[in-house]
Parts: sequence; structure tokens; C-alpha cells
Amino acid sequence: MEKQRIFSGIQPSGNLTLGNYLGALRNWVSLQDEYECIYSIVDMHAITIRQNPKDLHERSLLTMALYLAAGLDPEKNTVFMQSHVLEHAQLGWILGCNSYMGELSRMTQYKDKSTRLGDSIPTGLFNYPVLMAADILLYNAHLVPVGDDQTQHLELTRDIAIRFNNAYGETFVVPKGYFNPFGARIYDLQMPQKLMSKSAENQQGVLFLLDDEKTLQRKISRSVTDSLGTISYNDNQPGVKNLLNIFALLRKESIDGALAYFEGKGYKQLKDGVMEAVLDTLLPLQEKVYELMKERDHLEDLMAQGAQKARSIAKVTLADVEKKIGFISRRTNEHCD
Ligand code: AQP
Repeated sequence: MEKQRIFSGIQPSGNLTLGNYLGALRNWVSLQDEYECIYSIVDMHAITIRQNPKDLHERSLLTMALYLAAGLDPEKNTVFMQSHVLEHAQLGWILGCNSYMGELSRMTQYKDKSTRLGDSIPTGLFNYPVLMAADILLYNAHLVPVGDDQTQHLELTRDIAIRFNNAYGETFVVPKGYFNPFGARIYDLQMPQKLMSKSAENQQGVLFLLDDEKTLQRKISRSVTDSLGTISYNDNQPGVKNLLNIFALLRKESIDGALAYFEGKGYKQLKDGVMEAVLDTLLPLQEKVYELMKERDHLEDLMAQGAQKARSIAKVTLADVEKKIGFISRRTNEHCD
């Protein structure tokens, strides 16, 4: 039986966080045998917020190194830079002509991010979900691993696919969300009501995957808890709940197992336990990343190979779409090769 296809990506819009690792990267690795997986570094999404070019370049390479260090096998998976496959932009334009201002205006992520930008909201930020739809539909992905912050965008992707199929005939697979049973939302250590985010203004509550040992220890030891003094798992203790989640996920334990481990202990021991679990995971990961970063050329070669694999699928979908909407087919494709 043919494997189902999965598409997902991370923006190199900042240094990757423990949230990106536990909410995405580590789960992707567990899917690579059962599914045909296409994982992108979505640099075109990253520029919806102005990036420093040098930093973007460096972070894109680091993100590739992190994908590999986390265990994504470039032979088993298609791993590539979004901007290396020009079909994303081309399909994005066509889908933009098949989506509506009203539905895009309702996207909560756009509302959140745009309020921080005053009057200078880039149109790209508004169109972001259309490009995301193109990313997914270009590969006819059956499943998209998404956190609840992305379900609205996936719903829009499905609407656009169905709309296009109805207008022009069966073209796109209508994708479904893949909700990893072991995935969890990781919250900011200083503001445990907010998701841990790579572009947080205050970085003290964010565990970056490449933070050094001392920084990780400092951030965890200063994480916000509460004055109740008991370790239990409930919404009235968001800081403690978050630390328990992090511990359980890193140690591959159930929440009950984590609670049993910390029974009768205090917040200091909870933080120490989390610290140990974080360091046990991140220090070896960092070592691999820095080893890989010594071979930048090799990383770029792998990116090129990934892009070639991705294009072999993307160009077939785009040709089909263009034919259906009435474009004259290109006799040459050298601008893309
Ligand atoms: N805190 C989190 N907990 C669990 N999963 C998370 N993800 C991100 N933060 C958490 C998951 O990581 C994947 C890639 O995310 P992204 O690069 O598309 O950006 P994002 O979701 O917008 O993450 P950030 O860190 O908040 O980025 P910025 O600050 O640039 O907007 C997704 O699968 C996401 O669910």
C-alpha cells in the first residue's frame, strides 16, 4: 500500500525553541518510517516579518543542521528550503486569486501579529495562509501535523482546495490535520499563558535549542511557578503544569509518571528535574549541530538534493493546475532548473 504523504515546515524567523522541538521536530522524526514526509524550512514565510539578511542566512543553515541533528534522515524524507522550489510562489499566486479578503481577514494569527505592527503591515503577512496552502497542496499532502495555532490555516487550505476542485475539476488532495498524540503545547517560562515563541520580546522565558548550558539553567531556575507550593497538574497552576509537561515529554513519561516522580517534592526539585531533562536532550543535540555546521557546503548540497526531489512532485502539480486554469504550457523550464 502506498504511504500517505505528510508536509510540514518551520520558519527560520528566529532561533528554534524547545516548543518547536517538542511540538514539531521530534514528532516529525517519529513519522519518517510510516509516512512519506516532506519537511521544509519555510524561509518565504519568515520574511513576512522583516528579517536581518545575514541572520536569516545563518539561521536557515542552522535550521537545516537542527533538522538533521534531531534525526531527520534526508534519504528517507524530502528536506528542503521553500525558496529553492519556485513552484511555491507560482501556486501561491494562483491560489491567492482563488481566495477571499474576508476569509483571510478572519485569521487570528494575522490579527495578533498585525496589531504589533501599527500601520506598516506587510501584505505578505496577510497572504501568508495562501502561501501555506500552496506549500501543502503542491505536494498533495494527505496529512499536515499542526498545532492548534495552525488549525485555522489548515481549515483555509481545505476550503481553497475544495473551491478549486469544484471550479476546475479534481486537482488537489484535501488535506487533514495530523494531531500527534504525544505532542503538547509548550508555554513561555515567564508567561505560562503564552506559547513559547522564537520571536518573543522577552527571551528569558524561552528555551532556545542552542542556548548554552548556563543560560538554560538560569532560565529554568527563574521560571514562574506560584505560591501554592504543591506539584499538581491543573490549569490554576500554569507554570507548574508547563514544567511537568516539559519533563514528561523529554523523559517520555506520562503525566501521572511525572507526578509520581515529584511526589512530596518542592518546586526547586521540579526545576532541577526539568533542567536535567533539558540538558540531557539539548547538549548532545547541540554537539551534532555544531559538527554539521563545520560542513556548510555539505548542508547546502543536501538542501539542493532535497529541492530537486521536492520539485519533481511540485512541477507536476503546478503544470496540472496551470493547464486547468487555461495557461499555455511552458515549452522550456530552464528558469526553474
Ligand atoms: N510553543 C510551542 N509548543 C508546541 N509547538 C510549537 N510550535 C511552535 N511553537 C510551539 C510548532 O512548531 C512548528 C513550526 O512553527 P513555525 O516556525 O511555523 O512558527 P510558529 O508556530 O509561529 O512558532 P513561533 O516559534 O511562535 O514562531 P514565530 O515567533 O516566528 O511566529 C509548528 O508546527 C508549531 O505548531
